[in-house]
Amino acid sequence: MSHAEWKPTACILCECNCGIEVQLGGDSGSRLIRFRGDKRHPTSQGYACEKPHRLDFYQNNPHRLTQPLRRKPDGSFEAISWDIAIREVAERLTSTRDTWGGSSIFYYGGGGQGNHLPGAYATATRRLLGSTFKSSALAQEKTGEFLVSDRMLGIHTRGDFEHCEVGMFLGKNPWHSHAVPRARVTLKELAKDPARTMIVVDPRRTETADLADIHLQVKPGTDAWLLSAMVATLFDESLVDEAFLAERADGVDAIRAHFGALSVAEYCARCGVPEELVRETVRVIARAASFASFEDLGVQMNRHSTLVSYLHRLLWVLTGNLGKPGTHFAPMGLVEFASGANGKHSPVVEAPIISGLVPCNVIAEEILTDHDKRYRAMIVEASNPAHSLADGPRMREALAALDTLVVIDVAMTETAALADYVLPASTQFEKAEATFFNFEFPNNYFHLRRRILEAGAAAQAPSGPLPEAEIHARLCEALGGFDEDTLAPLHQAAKLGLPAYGAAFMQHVMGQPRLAGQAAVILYRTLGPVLPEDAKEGAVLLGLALRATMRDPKPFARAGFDGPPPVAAMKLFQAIIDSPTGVIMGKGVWEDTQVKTANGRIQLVLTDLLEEHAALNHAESHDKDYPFVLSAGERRSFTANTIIRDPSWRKKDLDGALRMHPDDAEALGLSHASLARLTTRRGSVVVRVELSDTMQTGHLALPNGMGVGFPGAEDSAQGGVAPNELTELSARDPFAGTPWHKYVPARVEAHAPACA
Ligand SMILES: Nc1nc2c(c(=O)[nH]1)N[C@H]1C(S)=C(S)[C@@H](COP(=O)(O)OP(=O)(O)OC[C@H]3O[C@@H](n4cnc5c(=O)[nH]c(N)nc54)[C@H](O)[C@@H]3O)O[C@H]1N2
Ligand SMILES: Nc1nc2c(c(=O)[nH]1)N[C@H]1C(S)=C(S)[C@@H](COP(=O)(O)OP(=O)(O)OC[C@H]3O[C@@H](n4cnc5c(=O)[nH]c(N)nc54)[C@H](O)[C@@H]3O)O[C@H]1N2
Ligand code: SF4
Ligand SMILES: [Mo]
Repeated sequence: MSHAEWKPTACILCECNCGIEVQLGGDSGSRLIRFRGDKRHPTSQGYACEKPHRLDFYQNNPHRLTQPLRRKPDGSFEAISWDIAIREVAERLTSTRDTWGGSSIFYYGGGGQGNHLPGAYATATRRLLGSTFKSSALAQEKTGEFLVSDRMLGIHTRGDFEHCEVGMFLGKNPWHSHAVPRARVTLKELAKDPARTMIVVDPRRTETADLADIHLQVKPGTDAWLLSAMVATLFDESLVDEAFLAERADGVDAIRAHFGALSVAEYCARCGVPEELVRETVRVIARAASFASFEDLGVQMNRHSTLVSYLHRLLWVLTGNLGKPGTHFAPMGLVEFASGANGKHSPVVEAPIISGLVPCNVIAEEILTDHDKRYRAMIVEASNPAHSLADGPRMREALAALDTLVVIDVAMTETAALADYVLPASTQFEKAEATFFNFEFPNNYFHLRRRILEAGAAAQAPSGPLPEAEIHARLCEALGGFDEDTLAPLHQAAKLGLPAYGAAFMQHVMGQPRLAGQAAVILYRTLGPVLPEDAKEGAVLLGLALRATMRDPKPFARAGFDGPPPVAAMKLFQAIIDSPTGVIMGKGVWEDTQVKTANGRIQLVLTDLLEEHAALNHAESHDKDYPFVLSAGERRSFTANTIIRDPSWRKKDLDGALRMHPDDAEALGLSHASLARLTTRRGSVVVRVELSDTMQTGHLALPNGMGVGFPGAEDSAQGGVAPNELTELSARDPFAGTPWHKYVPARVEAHAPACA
């Protein structure tokens, strides 16, 4: 049988979701054997890095879940049918809700790097259960930035790296982590153009730093000092854009007074970057026609992270780099997930909820307590919090303490292993899927990937994996959310075409709050069947398109999806369904980037953050027992969170080595590839050492996504180390609760294996 046909889909290993084409092969035709970038994809345009070539390790994985599982009293799992699984899960969650209230049912996840439809469908289940609290990995990284953006600008922004004269990466290594479309091409273009300047702020001489014109090699965890010195230099050398600020911003004088008084030399000394280099960099930024900057985990998972997000924004706002080509824009999209604090707090710890998300580091505390508002049940979907959240041991204890844990995943993860019920999901190649992480400008895209693969033999059995859309539809039915009679008029209308369906949906569903809450699964049940079979999980997009065009029709209209919102939404939806390689869903213009604070002006003064700034402790405070700073979770060539579990997918760095400077290794009597014991306040592991002069002395780095339970990976020096065996819940930002994974005090010793 020939499988030579190239099938369009997307890579699922990072948030770029590059369009790729895949050839299927192998005995059953279910292996992903050949790959190439898809030139038709509107954003990636044929680009792909080295990782998608190994995607078969995701699809055909020995940890694959093939049927629903229920925990037995003896702790082991037994396979059950879907009917029993759905009925029992619905019963247990209903009983939790009726006894303790829906807010005791916590939802975590909803999508990884490329699969965001589960989160959309889960809304229906959550609404029926009254489950109000939720979180996801975004609350480990972006919520501090969202908080600051919301308060200063009222909008979330991204940088225009394709057109900027000066581009800066702050705690970000896009050579490996991407997040900028066609990252390596964009980086090389920026680097080789003599008229443009690339700046990297990173303690390590990363692959990106190697390309940069300016590398500000900060001491780990000292970005707050560096950025303060940069902001102060702007005032000291009269480099602020006074005209821009007078027209657009409030609070310039207060900021001038605060930073004008600060000693640039002192702050530079504290972060370890020569003052003259800092000043020269600031001049380059201030004199450029345009400056775009991107902050990521190096600062967002570090000390003072929310303060750093604020100082970072001051740097580019004070130089007028907002809302014009090459600077920062407000992306449009189908879904809005970046917002600020909503005044609500988590029920036990009373941590502020930002962007609707409970801070990840308080989840365990909100379970392991006798507080009557504690979470009693949890649904985890497309996420692996037992591995990815701080303090793995404590997180596992919390998950095990729940009355009910339901996990929806494709693989037997560390989290699934603790569940009461495990519901097996179809992989991202066995159903239609999409990402909501689309931030391109001016042309933004949407890509509904079609199913390219029949589920394998086991999966085709009645008890085999199901798409999340189907799982949530069944759960809602079992929860008594709707019945066939409710759906009948919609089934009728669906046969008559999209306009008739849209009208019936508005009339029968959106007018009734209980049904409106379940819109996602009702769309799947009634519109799904008339969509192409390999795209039916895309049904929810009609609802999302409607909401998006109602919010702001202009960018959609510019891309040809015009008319009143229902009409525009139907045009857009049809185009998405019709194109297996992605469509331009909207066209932005720079005028769309409007500040949306209460008075429409940029708010430079955030008093609480200025107070934190004033209280920065200038003394270096190393605990002598833990003289190193460990970055626990660095992106490397073959890491992809825990999406691929088999360590042999990695072509390099099989063990996930601990990187350290040769001088540190020598002082400790360690050599390249020797084993070392790495100890933090939380845990102690054995790791293999890699000597690298890209590191600073005193700084250590471990990769992310390693140490997943895989047959043969019990020896930690083989499958790598799970970084969160080493991190603590209390190491978190005071404003956003984001973890300090990049700043873990640590100690290293030579490892002497016990003799037999
Ligand atoms: N290959 C690969 N790509 C990925 C992923 C993956 O697993 N593998 N994951 C994806 C995901 S989920 C995300 S969120 C992104 C994250 O993308 P990045 O944020 O780029 O990823 P990291 O490598 O974790 O951290 C970036 C840099 O922070 C630096 N750093 C450490 N400490 C400090 C410090 O004190 N100050 C500064 N300024 N920098 C510091 C590190 O040296 C590192 O180079 O990557 C995405 N892309
Ligand atoms: N110490 C430390 N911890 C970190 C980080 C760090 O740098 N250091 N990085 C953090 C960051 S930025 C992130 S984004 C998180 C990531 O951590 P998580 O959000 O927990 O998610 P992933 O590791 O990406 O795992 C995705 C899960 O989805 C499953 N999956 C894949 N496809 C499907 C599907 O189609 N359906 C379903 N239902 N499941 C599917 C996979 O099997 C896997 O279990 O980790 C965070 N944790
Ligand atoms: S950049 Fe990301 S999405 Fe694109 S091919 Fe590489 S890992 Fe996949
Ligand atoms: Mo992430």
